Amino acid sequence: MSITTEEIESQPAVWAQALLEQDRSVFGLPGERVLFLGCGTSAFVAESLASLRERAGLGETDTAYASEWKPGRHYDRVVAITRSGNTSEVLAALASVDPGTLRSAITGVRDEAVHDLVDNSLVLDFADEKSVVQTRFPTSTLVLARQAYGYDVDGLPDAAAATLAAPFPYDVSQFDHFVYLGSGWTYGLAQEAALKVREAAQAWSESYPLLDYRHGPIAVAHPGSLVWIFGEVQPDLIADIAATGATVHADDLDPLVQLMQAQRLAVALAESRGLNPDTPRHLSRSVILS
Ligand code: F1P
Repeated sequence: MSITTEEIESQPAVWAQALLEQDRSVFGLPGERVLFLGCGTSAFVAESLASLRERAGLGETDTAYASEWKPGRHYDRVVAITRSGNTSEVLAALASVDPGTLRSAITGVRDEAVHDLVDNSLVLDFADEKSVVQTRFPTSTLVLARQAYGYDVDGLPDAAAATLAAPFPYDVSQFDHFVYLGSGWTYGLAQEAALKVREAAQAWSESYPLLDYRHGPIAVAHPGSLVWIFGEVQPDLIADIAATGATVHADDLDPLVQLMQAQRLAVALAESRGLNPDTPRHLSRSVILS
């Protein structure tokens, strides 16, 4: 079994452990203006967190790729999400935050450069990973954030375990194109799902905001496409996608369990193509620029 699979399958236990964390301040105190930053997977987690927090009415919340962000707007708190704690663009962004702004980190490690640049941090070291491809660290961050923002996630570890106990519902080798659609906080999940497929399986994958899919991207849908929808979807959109010959997948699982299914798909697809998901092409645990 690959390390990536072991880490995917550890999620029910790791999520349960995440929910025991007591200090939630890194997710922003009520009323604060907050910015979440990250790169790659962590940028998509940042997007989802920002959407969840604003929708919970806890305060204005922005999100940015660390590599694109420039100081200019006022924030009470800037939060960096970085599993490795040493991604160059994240460190550079934190170093340019206006003095007087609280700086926080959500990370998987204790002794890394990010700790020198922040006022407080949440260390989810039990969710850290050996695999380059991130799976349980981002989902654990999201489980905990949802609880911190007042959403009911108590049943999630059991829901994940029940889904893992069932075989994956598709023979993924029948498809050559994977599309993930989401809305609100699940758009970040859709982007992360599509990234997993590219990273682990070197396959053609895309992600879009749910209703934007009809605005152009649907042109490449075909019988080899699997279009996977996070969260709720209107029947007319399903019908429009199905008319292309694509397979449309929608279900009632929690969106984080759906992301776990995308992780399983990425591994199954990699293995069906003779690839090892533990050794993704051209990738390393973090990007450290000289
Ligand atoms: C972010 C990241 C990963 C990606 C790759 C390079 O790392 O972009 O999402 O899979 O390994 O680094 P981090 O800042 O969260 O450690």
